[in-house]
Amino acid sequence: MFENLKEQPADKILQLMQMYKEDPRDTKIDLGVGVYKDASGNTPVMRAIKAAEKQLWEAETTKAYTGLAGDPAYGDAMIKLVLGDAVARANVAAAATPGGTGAVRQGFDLIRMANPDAKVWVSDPTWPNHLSILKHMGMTKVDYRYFDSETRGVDFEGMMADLAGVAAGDVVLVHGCCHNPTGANLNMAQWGELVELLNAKGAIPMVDIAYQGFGDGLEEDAQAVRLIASKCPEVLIAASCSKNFGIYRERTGLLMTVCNDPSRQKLNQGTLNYLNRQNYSFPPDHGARLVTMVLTDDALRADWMAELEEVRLSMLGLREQLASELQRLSGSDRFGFIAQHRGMFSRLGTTPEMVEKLRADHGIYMVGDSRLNIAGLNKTTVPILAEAIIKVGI
Ligand code: PLP
Ligand code: TYF
Repeated sequence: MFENLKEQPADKILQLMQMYKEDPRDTKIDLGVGVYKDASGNTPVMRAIKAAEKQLWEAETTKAYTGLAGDPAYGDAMIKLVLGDAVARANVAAAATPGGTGAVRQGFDLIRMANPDAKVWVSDPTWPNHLSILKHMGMTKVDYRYFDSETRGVDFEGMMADLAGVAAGDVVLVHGCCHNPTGANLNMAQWGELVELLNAKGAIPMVDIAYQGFGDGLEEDAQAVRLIASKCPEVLIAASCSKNFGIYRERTGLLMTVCNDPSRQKLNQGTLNYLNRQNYSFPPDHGARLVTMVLTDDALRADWMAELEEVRLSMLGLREQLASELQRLSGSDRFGFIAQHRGMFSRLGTTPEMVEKLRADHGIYMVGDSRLNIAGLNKTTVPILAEAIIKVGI
């Protein structure tokens, strides 16, 4: 049997991580994988998470199974965090998943169950795992234009023109905020237009939100998903706690369905439970429990929000520093987009050859599509990167 297995394509982002590790240069700079790093290059455990872990260690009396959808308190807390008051709780079904990736995977599984013919429309480009999971599941994906390689903003006209081709029942996958890999995002007026188009066509939005709090703020970053949830009859939402709670390896995510007909909630919830059972039975609990504790305790929540805001502002500061450094060195505004982008990433919009040159000549590691992780920089390395960008001729 095993002889039938074939070599599968590697994850390019994880491959890059390995290359970086093996590079002996002590001047190397890692702008690859999407993990937050502070000024000294550490990915800290957030203060509130550490405090919650201590409390949990003292108070936890059992590690018996939770439920198929995870602890209901986690679902409630996360629904509130992501959706606020945009929809009634009775219209939402939710299940904890192993990370946001698990939520994406379970969401696709639900789509396939409900409508095996559904096409899933994805932004070009999107997070590579969206594509590989869809392919693995044998689902049909269609690209829609997203990135304007001239302005490095959203090609909104192209996007709407492509999405005019969606059929009723198709699913349109969008990034709720902080688009990965480009950093370019729709404004609220554009989200409004998109919602109208999807509703007119009878297409179903699926929102992947993995960076709430990394863009314009915790509430601001949820505006699009809340608009979609309040205006569209059926919505899927895959949320991740990996970044905004800094609990990457705990594997903490949530898949939600929102339906404007509350009589469907029970069936949706049952389906989410069923899908968890088929894939892994009970979802991981530790990270979810920490998130619940942080979100439901006033002091922990306030401290978490303060630290998340520090993280967000540090990335914004680095964006501004890099954009102005590049403006100074290039004598032009052509890198202004870096300060406009939001979240961890910006796509420079240069060639793989230039990206390779940055790596080979300067020890600067970014993903081949010219995505850089802003959080991999600090005040000292920003000028080094800016000089290298100009030197290689980007
Ligand atoms: N979706 C997007 C767009 C992401 O960038 C990520 C990665 O951080 C995820 C989902 C899910 O991440 P995780 O499975 O680590 O929660
Ligand atoms: O895009 C990123 O870098 C993050 C982290 O298979 C990540 O989303 C990278 C690769 C992967 C899972 C997560």
